[in-house]
Amino acid sequence: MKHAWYREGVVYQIYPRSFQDSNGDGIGDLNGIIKRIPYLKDLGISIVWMSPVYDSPNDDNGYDISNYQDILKDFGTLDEMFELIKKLHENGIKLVMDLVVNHSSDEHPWFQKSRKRVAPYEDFYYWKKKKRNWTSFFGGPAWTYDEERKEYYLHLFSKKQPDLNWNNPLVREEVKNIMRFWLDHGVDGFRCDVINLIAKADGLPNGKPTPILCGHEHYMNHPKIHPYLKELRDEVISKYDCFTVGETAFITPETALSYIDEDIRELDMVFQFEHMAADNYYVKWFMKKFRPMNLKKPLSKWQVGLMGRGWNSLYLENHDQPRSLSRFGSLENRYESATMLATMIYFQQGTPFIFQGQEIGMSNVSYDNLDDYQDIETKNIYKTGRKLGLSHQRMMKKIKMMSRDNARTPMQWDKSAFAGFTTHTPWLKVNPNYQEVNVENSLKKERSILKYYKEIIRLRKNHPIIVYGDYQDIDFKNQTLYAYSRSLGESKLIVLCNFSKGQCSIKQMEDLSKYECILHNYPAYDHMDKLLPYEARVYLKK
Ligand code: ISL
Ligand code: CA
Repeated sequence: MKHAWYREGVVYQIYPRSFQDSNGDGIGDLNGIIKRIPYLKDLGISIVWMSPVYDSPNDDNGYDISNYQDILKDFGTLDEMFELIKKLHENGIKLVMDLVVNHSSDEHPWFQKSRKRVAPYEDFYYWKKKKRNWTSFFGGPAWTYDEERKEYYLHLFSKKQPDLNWNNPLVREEVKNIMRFWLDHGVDGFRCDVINLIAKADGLPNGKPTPILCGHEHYMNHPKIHPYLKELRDEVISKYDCFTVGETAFITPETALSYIDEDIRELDMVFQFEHMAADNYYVKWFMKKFRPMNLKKPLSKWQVGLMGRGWNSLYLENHDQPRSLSRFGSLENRYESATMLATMIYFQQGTPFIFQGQEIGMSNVSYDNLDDYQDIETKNIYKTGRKLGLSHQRMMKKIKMMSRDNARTPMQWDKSAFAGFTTHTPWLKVNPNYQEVNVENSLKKERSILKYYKEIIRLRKNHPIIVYGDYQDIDFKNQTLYAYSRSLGESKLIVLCNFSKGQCSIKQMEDLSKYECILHNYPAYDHMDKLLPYEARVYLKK
């Protein structure tokens, strides 16, 4: 694969509301991020992706934007944003912003004018006299009646997130202007929110009746999307040294390649979600027991499926997903399982994405009380579940395991009150484990998850094989061991990960005497025939 900085770099995702408060109002902000740049630099990451900080009524924590060229007051000012870009760059860190353009906020002036039919905004959104049967990602109908316009409008997410009409060339011009505005101010790329949903079938027909996401066949990866993305690429992205990563749920490697193939490059990479179904039936509220094979199968499929043609993104967490340690690891083996998971994912081919707090082993908060959750998805799904007749207990069980707020609790910096995140009550309660699980502690300890992450990032910088090597499974059928190799020219790397609480034999493996162990998560590794609980090792051919 061609060399590129965004392939070699490591991305750190910041959820600004929960990263660092600088003025004691309990909400993270831009100055807080500036204050923590030394931490990011020390960690060794080279790119920050920041979840939205634009002006917003916060119905969906900033994913409902009312002004794309201004900053939400809670977070700071435009000048502070420019200062953040400058300071990051001075420290050799690039910045990727969230581009949320499938929908805007209903409080955006475009929508306000559209509902009044003010020219030229009449057709900025999808309006219909007759309601469609589509359902929203957050539960409930996706079409809502607007009293003012006396028509229904489409919202695939909350009713305060009306979908923009991409058929309208004026809408596309506005999107390009937004992109240029930020790129001209030095931003280095975009994470494109739900980008594979932006094109909708002509006439917006009713969907085939299904209990979940009714209507999806009319907008998921709809063929009309390709000219839209090409237009953005040709007129904007190609003119800058930047990259895009599309958030694309419900996608296969084949569909992904229709966006990211080296010869197409409508997007530079995508976030796929197949491995996020390792403990559920593709809809996270329908949970099933986690099995290592359920991670291994999709991850391996994506490695093989894109090889030589497209570039992967490597992630286990983001602001929408519960904590990986709670889902796929073990809280009793916190250090071993968190470092094993990091080894498993970040030695594959692709660009690593680390979600804030993952590097210190933050885990699910699982509040008992519904009132402690703030997330709109959590609140809506509770209502939907109860309407369908599920008990309070049953819904709380699902929410404790799957709520997005599990990822959104404040970053745990130290053991002082509110974990050093704020001096005041934070907007979302801190995870009670912060006395033990925090950055300060991780830096003091001789062995910590944080130090292990730093080591992975350092190794990646020194060994091109970790970035560009080809991927191959080893002993694929093994139910507890995830083993694979990477190869680049003459060099070869072997990654061994034990997903079980017990030991796991590696007798059948290659002759490892020709290899040097460059990373391992146990103090000693002289037991050459087996791996201990959640043990991980990385070998490089001498
Ligand atoms: O969060 C999810 C499941 O819990 C997903 O269905 C999620 O809604 C979907 O991946 C889209 O996510 C993105 O767009 C949403 C926003 O709420 C998410 O935070 C964002 O990542 C609407 O903008
Ligand atoms: Ca603040």
